[in-house]
Amino acid sequence: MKFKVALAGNPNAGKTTLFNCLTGSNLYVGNWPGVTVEKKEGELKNTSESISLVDLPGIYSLAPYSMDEIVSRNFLLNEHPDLIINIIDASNIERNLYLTTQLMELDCPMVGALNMMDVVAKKGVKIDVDMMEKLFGFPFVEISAQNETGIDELIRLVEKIVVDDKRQAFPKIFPEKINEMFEVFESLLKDKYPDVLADYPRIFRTVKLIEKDEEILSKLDDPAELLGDIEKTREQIEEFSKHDVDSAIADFRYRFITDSVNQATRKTKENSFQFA
Ligand code: GDP
Ligand code: K
Ligand code: MG
Repeated sequence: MKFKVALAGNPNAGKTTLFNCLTGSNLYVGNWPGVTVEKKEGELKNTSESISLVDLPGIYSLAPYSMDEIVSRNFLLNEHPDLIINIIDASNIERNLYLTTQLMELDCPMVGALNMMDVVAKKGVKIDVDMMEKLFGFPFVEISAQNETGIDELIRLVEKIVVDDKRQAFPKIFPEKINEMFEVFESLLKDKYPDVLADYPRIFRTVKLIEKDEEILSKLDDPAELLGDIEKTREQIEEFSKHDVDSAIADFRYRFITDSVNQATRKTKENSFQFA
């Protein structure tokens, strides 16, 4: 049995460094089909099962604005990896978790690799990984890819989830009113447009349609009527949030992140000196 794991995270989160720690032999380096974006694939080392690891291009979001984002999200949507390792620069945790909230919409099991913990420790910040798991619905491991700490724990956790195929239940991160609007939109999709993007993860499909994601809309045969229904939901969101839809959705994500990080981190010492 061959399993497939994807490594996803922001640029400079330490993906290449971690990829090299996690893989041993049988490295494959090429390009993603049709584009000059590098694709790297290797075998996860020290596992009893055969697990391949695919390094995705570094991305800040799953929006279709760059080739890197399109390559990453098409891989995640179409190739159905058994698990995503979401590498997070824990010294920039809030910014990095923005992508995490989007990966949580893909219905794929996930492990959070909190990288740069050597830097975080020097800052005197402690992260409560059990609290992170409780809030985000998937487990986290503290690592330093550069110092190769936490790597064995990460590999064991990945192997356990992949082999046991434990489905994870991701929490709803949007405000209750927004969740209700999404649910109304989803039942409308189900009744009126049952064939539209039926293979896509439910919440991903909802959010992307409401954002009028161009690449997603381009997959629709006849978007005119659906666009009318999308517009109604967008107006409700704007009415509720007093912002345009894209900033409202980004803002809701950041509210969930800030609230979670406040609960899951604490500072154990004041900096002895600060630079102005
Ligand atoms: P990528 O862009 O995600 O592939 O990130 P890289 O693996 O190239 O790492 C970006 C930079 O962060 C490099 O200078 C790495 O040496 C450094 N780096 C990666 N992991 C760690 C870590 O755990 N601690 C520290 N201090 N630096 C790291
Ligand atoms: K880099
Ligand atoms: Mg890299």
